[in-house]
Amino acid sequence: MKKTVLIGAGGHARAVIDFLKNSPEIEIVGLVEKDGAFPRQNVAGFPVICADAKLLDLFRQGISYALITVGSTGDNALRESLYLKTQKIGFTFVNALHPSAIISSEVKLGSGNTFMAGTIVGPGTTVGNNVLVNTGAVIEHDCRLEDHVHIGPGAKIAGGVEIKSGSHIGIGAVVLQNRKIGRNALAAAGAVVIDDVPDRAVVAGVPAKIKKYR
Ligand code: JB2
Repeated sequence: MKKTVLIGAGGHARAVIDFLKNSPEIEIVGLVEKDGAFPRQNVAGFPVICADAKLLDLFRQGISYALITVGSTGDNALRESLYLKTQKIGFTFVNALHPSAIISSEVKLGSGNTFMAGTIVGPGTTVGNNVLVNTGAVIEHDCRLEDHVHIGPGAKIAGGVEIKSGSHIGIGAVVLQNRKIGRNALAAAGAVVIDDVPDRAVVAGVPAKIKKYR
């Protein structure tokens, strides 16, 4: 069993524990909170064991696997910084795949990725590291999802779409085939993306228009 700490102890962590607790290869040893927010109560029956400042101690104690379980909506900066900090200490990241996720055998998957219930990923798609594909999202064939991307619940990503590092596709959004979404961009909930989206752009609406840059 891979002794694994979950980094982040909120609502998303609870949703991940709901299926990860039954994994035949991943053992959840506990959760890690932000500095200053520890001690606090258990999450779904699992203990919050320490704050970020003690991650190195945990690693030295032989707990060498981790998963980022901060969800965040809209801004993936925290998910990215926690991943990089944990990686620097030396942790290896597990992939958390809900048993109902349908992931083609022709998908290239990095590490530290989470695929929630009912997600579907088609052949030829490449997924980087620390990517979160939330409940019921569909990623079609030949897509490319870079590190730290978050695809919101029920979002639909058509074939050949490229999504650069750190971007977020909101709940129920749609991205048409072969479009390119830049780095740290945001497609708001329900947006229908018919044009390429530049780096750091926030787009919303049907069809989606650029509202601002961040
Ligand atoms: O620097 C940090 C840090 N900052 C916040 N280090 C660590 N280890 N943890 C951190 N946190 C913790 O993340 C907070 O103290 C809190 O325990 C947790 C965030 O919980 P919250 O329930 O507010 O959000 P979430 O990220 O778990 O879930 C959001 O995103 C999901 C995708 C919610 O919007 C959910 O509804 C959504 N499904």
